[in-house]
Amino acid sequence: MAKAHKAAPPLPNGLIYQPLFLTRPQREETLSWLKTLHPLWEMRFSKNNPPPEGDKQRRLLRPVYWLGNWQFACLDYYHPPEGIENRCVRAENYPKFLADIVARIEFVAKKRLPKNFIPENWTLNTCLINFYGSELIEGKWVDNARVGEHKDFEPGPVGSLSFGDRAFFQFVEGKSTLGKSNEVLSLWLEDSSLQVFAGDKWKKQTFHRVQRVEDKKSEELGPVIEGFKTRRINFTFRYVPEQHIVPWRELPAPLREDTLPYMQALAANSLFFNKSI
Ligand SMILES: O=C(O)CCC(=O)C(=O)O
Repeated sequence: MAKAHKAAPPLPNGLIYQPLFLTRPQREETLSWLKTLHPLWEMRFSKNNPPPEGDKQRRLLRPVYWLGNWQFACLDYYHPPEGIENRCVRAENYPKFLADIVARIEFVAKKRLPKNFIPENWTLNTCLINFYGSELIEGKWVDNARVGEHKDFEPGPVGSLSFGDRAFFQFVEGKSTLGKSNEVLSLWLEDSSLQVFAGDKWKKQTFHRVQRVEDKKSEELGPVIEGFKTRRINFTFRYVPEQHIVPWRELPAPLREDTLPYMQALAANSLFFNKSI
């Protein structure tokens, strides 16, 4: 007798998970386009934004690329209500095929989420592309495919697309005095899937993190990055109100100084960034 597949239990309010959200041609087109990118390895801090006491300068665990606006780590990311100015630097628009996918994500979110989870003017105009994999450190491949617990502070639903090896994704409650976080909900994010999370429970009351990424497929993903092997790529789409996105030239001088090397690296491969500096 054929084994009956158990249906996955429904997800709580504010969460959507759709495996195989992308068609094969959409997946192939996205993967080909990803190979043309030149992601940046950013440092967390800078000359004018040095590490606070008890913290130290470090490189992010993974290379990243942003679309719509670039939130440089050393500008401390978009963090309303107080951290909204000079955090989001105008970046390249979505290529057409991606804009079409984003329109579908917005449609799904608006259709399936409670109306009050969606702020006025909400549109997924910002995208962070994370490259997860292993880094060559002193001759050894070190698995850095994870991201620690954090919140995405952009208002409204976040949409997330995954490519490559699947990731173990968790929502957790903040660290207790014993330094441990309580798991609230875990799910595997698979290749070509869409995840949406929205509402106070998933955006404000819990943190999220990627605990690990499987190492199964041996598919070569993304562009060649020296000393790095990518095995998962994730897009997180977010909303930043238009009035909080600034052209790079309008940043205050110290912030331009801190981000100029990144802008120059981007400009070397992009007409948009070339014209922006
Ligand atoms: O890779 C993922 O699935 C999550 C990425 C993430 O948490 C983020 O970009 O804020």
